[in-house]
Amino acid sequence: MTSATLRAVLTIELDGDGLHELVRTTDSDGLEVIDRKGRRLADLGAGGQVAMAAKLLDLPGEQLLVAYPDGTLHVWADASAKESDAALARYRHPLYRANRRLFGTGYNLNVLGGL
Ligand SMILES: [Ca+2]
Repeated sequence: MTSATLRAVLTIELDGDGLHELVRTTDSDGLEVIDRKGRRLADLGAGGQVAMAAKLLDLPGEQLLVAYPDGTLHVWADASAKESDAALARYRHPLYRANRRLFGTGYNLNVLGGL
């Protein structure tokens, strides 16, 4: 029998190419973004908790709002993001738009990532 570490994983579409990236915790309490093949795309530092993962700002792609233990909030975005037709269609989807209006409930982190 082997043991495995349970990690929090969320989906996010940071670069707008229509394929989701993954945000997960690391063994050392870090937060990182990986692509669908497991390649690390970004190190978001230690101790962060994702508060929102969706299209938050008028920038290409989706963004992450991360809260850190010292009380700081960071919005992470891909500066080179470009929105594909698939990404634009996703943002126009009625369920996506409805869930963006419900940010305060917290449950929609996974719902938005699944569209
Ligand atoms: Ca992507």
